Amino acid sequence: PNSSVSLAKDHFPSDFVWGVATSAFQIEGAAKLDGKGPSIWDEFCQIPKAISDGSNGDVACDHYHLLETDLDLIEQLNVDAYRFSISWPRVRPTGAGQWNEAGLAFYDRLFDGLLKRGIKPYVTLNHWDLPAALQHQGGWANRETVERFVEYAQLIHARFGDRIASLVTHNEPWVMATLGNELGIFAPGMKDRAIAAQASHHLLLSHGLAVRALRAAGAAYPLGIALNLSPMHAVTASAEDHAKARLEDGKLLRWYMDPLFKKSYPADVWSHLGADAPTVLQGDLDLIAAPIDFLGINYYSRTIISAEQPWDAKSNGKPVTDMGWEIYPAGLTELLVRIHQDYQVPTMFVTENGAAFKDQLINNRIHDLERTDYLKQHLLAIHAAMQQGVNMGGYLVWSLLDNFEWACGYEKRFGIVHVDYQTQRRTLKDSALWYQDFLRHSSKEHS
Ligand code: PNW
Repeated sequence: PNSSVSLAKDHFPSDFVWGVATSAFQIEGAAKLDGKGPSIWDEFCQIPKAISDGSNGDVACDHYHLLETDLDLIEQLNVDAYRFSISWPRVRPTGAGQWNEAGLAFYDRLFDGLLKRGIKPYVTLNHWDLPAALQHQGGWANRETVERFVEYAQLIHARFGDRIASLVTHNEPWVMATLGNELGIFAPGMKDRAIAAQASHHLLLSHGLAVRALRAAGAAYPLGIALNLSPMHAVTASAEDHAKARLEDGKLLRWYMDPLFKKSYPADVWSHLGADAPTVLQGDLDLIAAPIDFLGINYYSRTIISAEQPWDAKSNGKPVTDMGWEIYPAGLTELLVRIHQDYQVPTMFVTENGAAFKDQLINNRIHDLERTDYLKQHLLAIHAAMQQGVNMGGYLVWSLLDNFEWACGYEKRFGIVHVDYQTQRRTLKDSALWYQDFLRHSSKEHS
């Protein structure tokens, strides 16, 4: 751990945005309340063994009922922005037809509560919780879902556009397509590479069409998308390991970045897919590449690739988090510099970065030095990229709260605030106290 390296807020530009992030399904609970429809994650949680602790999102952090408490918590942290997602099935229970006023009213309170406290609302439209009814019609592999998503984006703009500070269309399309539809370890639990490839294309297309629709509706706030990215490092210098790493980079990064910024799918991945490559209609690639204002990057770790072993083969002996993910801040610098060089990207934001550790609550304190170090190291990595000319707009910690960590249930804790799920009591971990203190010293006050 290298907590002694000098790091201060005023090493970053004064308009750099500092925040914390969550997503609806992971914190809200109230899964069946006030007219909310089921999402694919509500259904996935009912499959035996799908979630390692057998849990679900019915209560989660009960954020739906503890909104005011959580807003006060966010305010205490001295952040500029709060990144959250809107639950599509809460505001439109079947993804089509009727809108749900009670669900919309919850987000009214959230937007207004943030603005009252001087915190910028950073919205994500789709953080994986697709209305289950749309999945029953084929989900993201069905081109009609694209139209439904655009309608949803338009409604959110009409209702909240005067209060949105920034908007992400999709969070991590790779995760939805690959983990959800090809590997089946996330909702909707499908194991079909062709369906996954088609879903990825429709996610990209719906992003581009939503961006176009929001601009047409007069959206004055920045629009972007958030990708989970990870440098792919070959385990040895062998040609085989190298080729595999290049292909995995194609599947994770170039499959999304090329259509978004170069109007094409990478040829190597396309031919690797063979008959499973998606149907792409004339004009789709132009639509996907609608200009955006920022690129969001969710960064957790690098990936070490071996031609022989499965790609999640662990980095033996290297420091890892409770997810088994290697702590590798240099990978963030590498990624940001590489994207800056390879693509004409607008400003980038780190829309998620954080770590799960086994925390211990002792006398109401959690001395999560490892998490604090993780955050500091990654901020230094961002700073290093900026010194190489990369334009960065902000940094959002994943996550505000311990929460439902998808297939891991409540067993993995990413929060800088501890949640006691028995009592729903929140306790600021030392990492939150550090962030709060770090953000207290504004560069404006110092100059
Ligand atoms: C992201 N992977 O998920 C999500 O945006 C968050 O909702 C989540 O809680 C967080 O990271 C921590 O997991 C990912 O296996 C999940 O490559 C898995 C992967 C990547 C991102």
